[in-house]
Amino acid sequence: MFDGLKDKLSGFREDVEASTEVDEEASPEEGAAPGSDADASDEAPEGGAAATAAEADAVEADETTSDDDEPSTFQRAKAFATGRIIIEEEDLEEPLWNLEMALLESDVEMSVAEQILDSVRESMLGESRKQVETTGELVESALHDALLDVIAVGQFDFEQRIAEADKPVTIVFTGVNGVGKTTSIAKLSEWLADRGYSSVLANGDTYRAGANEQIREHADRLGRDLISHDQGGDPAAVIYDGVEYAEANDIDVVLGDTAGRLHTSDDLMAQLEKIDRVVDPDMTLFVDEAVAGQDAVNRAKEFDDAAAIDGAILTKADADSSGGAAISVAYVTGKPILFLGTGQGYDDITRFDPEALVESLLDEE
Ligand SMILES: Nc1nc2c(ncn2[C@@H]2O[C@H](COP(=O)(O)OP(=O)(O)O)[C@@H](O)[C@H]2O)c(=O)[nH]1
Ligand SMILES: [Mg+2]
Repeated sequence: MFDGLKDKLSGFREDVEASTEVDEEASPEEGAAPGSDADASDEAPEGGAAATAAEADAVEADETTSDDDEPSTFQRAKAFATGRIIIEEEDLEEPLWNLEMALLESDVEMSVAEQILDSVRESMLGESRKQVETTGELVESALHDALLDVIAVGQFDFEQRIAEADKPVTIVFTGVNGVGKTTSIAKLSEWLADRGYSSVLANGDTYRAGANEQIREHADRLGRDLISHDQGGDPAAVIYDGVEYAEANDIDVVLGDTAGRLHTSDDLMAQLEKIDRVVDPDMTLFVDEAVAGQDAVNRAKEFDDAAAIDGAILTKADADSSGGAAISVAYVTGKPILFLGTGQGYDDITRFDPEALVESLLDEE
């Protein structure tokens, strides 16, 4: 998942390591290199081609072994001797620039990328560097903390919230057409059933032809009840009926679908506000697809403005996506990503775990 971003993050680690190593080796080598070059060219005519080739091989072999061991031992020794890692502001300039470009290319929102950069810069140049042994470790922990800070914004325990809320708990799903709202409702209904909660589906998508049939198919397959009205009906009324049905039948959770609103359609956004007013849902979950990147981030903001969201579900995380939406949505809206959709099956939904995501992004392989 999010392989492109993962590669770019490890590029930052390499950049910083390279720029700090060059600095450390620059002074001794600058002095030695011209002298040894001159020696080699003096000796070449006498030793003959074969000897020179052998010497070159030997030098190469030496360099290979020293490349493996020396820099980190050397760095560590130097770090212990001076009590700090040798990272200066100018060492970070280029790597941070590259990191910013990498984040933006991966569809990370601008303000989120800036927050990550500030946080990385601060922890790499700050006091904490004194406790860290190697540049690699320093980069790793700086990136880890910077990413986790933006990704984990607003996290809460969804299951606990369901457990503690008065029943029925009403959850309304918003988002544009085709991102996976209806599928996510079916998946969540199953997720809730696995944890002992009953649910009823209410089809507030009265706009699109075929919407009733589609959600009916899921309801039948899962053995859930479905509340629906004819196409063109009032979505708020359908979900309201769903709540009454749940109250009368002792059902724990109402899962209310809505039409795939274009965030640019004022009329449809007004309907969302009406649902909010009439039904007063316990939770509104915004659904979008991870593959939508920056578009998903922008839509999250706009839907949150129309009908305040409590959290988000990012679908299609199984498809190849940049990771920008997963990193940006929570920071930009202040509301957490709660679930990831990871396929088309009913079981293909997992709780979003910021720490696990950060670890997988920084995992070196
Ligand atoms: N690969 C993948 N496909 C998904 C996922 N979630 C939904 N889909 C597919 O996306 C398409 C649109 O889903 P639907 O629930 O109808 O979207 P809606 O218009 O927002 O209700 C369907 O073909 C779903 O099977 C997911 O997590 N992964
Ligand atoms: Mg739908």
